[in-house]
Amino acid sequence: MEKIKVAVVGTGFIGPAHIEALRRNPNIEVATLCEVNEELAKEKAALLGIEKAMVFEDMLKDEEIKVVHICTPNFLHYSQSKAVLEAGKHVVCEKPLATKIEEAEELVALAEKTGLVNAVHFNLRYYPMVRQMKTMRESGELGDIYSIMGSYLQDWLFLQTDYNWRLEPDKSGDSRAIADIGSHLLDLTEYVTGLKITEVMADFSTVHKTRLKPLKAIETYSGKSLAPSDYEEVPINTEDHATVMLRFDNGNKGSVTVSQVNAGRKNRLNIEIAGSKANFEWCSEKPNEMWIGKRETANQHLMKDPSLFNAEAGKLIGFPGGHNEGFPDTSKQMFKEVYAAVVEGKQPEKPSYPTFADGHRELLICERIIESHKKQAWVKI
Ligand code: SOE
Repeated sequence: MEKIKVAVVGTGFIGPAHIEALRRNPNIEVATLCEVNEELAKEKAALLGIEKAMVFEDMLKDEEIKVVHICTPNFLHYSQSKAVLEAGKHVVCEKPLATKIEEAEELVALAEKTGLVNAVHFNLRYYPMVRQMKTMRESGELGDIYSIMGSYLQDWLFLQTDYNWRLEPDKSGDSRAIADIGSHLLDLTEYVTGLKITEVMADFSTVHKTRLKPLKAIETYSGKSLAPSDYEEVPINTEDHATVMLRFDNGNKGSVTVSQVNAGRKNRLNIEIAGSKANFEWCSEKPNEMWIGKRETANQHLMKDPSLFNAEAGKLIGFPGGHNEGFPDTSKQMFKEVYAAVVEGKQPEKPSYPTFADGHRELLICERIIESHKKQAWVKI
């Protein structure tokens, strides 16, 4: 079988996750690794068992590379996605798609013009239970949606000494917690419910007004501690915590809370969707199960089991019931869908995977949330 040759750009936390997930799809070869310089690219490629290593600009000239995965810090997503599309290659970009709305708009238009496959790694959509919730809502099992409550809590930035490029607006953009993990929650909210957010009222807090920046690099989630002489104290002006009230296009309301300083919550997205027929609750730290609340009968506890799932959701199940699937499996399942389009050579009319248009949508919501916080007022999307 001729394999599709892929390049991955960036090897922080998520780049290796993309590489592992790509390698679990039989028709894909991760042929090239790109990093900020050739030396680092070669070092990382050797560690990850990838044959070719080079800087981004050199990879673009390689005709054999058909798809590029952009796993670099947020501020590079726009320029690199644009260059990849202009080089005639398909692109999978990490969220957020860009740090400015106009950049995202330009990428959506360019992707549309080229017809190339374009996707944003909203991988949390690919937990089988998330698609099961979506298909159950589509078949009417939830009824009319009364309210939505969501949270996305982490603690990897809990300490004043926890530091990462995401804390630096020139690399991450003007928002951090909302742009970084709120993006997943907001995308998943609209994806599962089918509703559109029409207005937001946001309030941010920066718990650590200064942080101790290490004078040498450490990776996301590494949790490594350094000696006091290894730090410099820097001001922080992006949010550790955000509370956002939401209004939806069905006239009902909701709220989300996003925090990266909640001790003990490692990477916990929780959503509860109250409907006229039932209430759905799902938590990413227990992704193979879902709670279904009822008024007139006993509540239900659905476990991931292909025999109990709708056909569309069942496609995302790779192992029998009871054999838990988790975070790494989401990217494998997403790439299976994306690469079916790559095989066809073009973006489908109605992609089942999250596209640049979804990335733009999420960025628009994020920008309005930032605007609302600054104005301390409701802002329309
Ligand atoms: C850090 O908050 C992070 O790695 C995010 O950037 C990812 O999108 C999320 O899936 C896990 O946490």
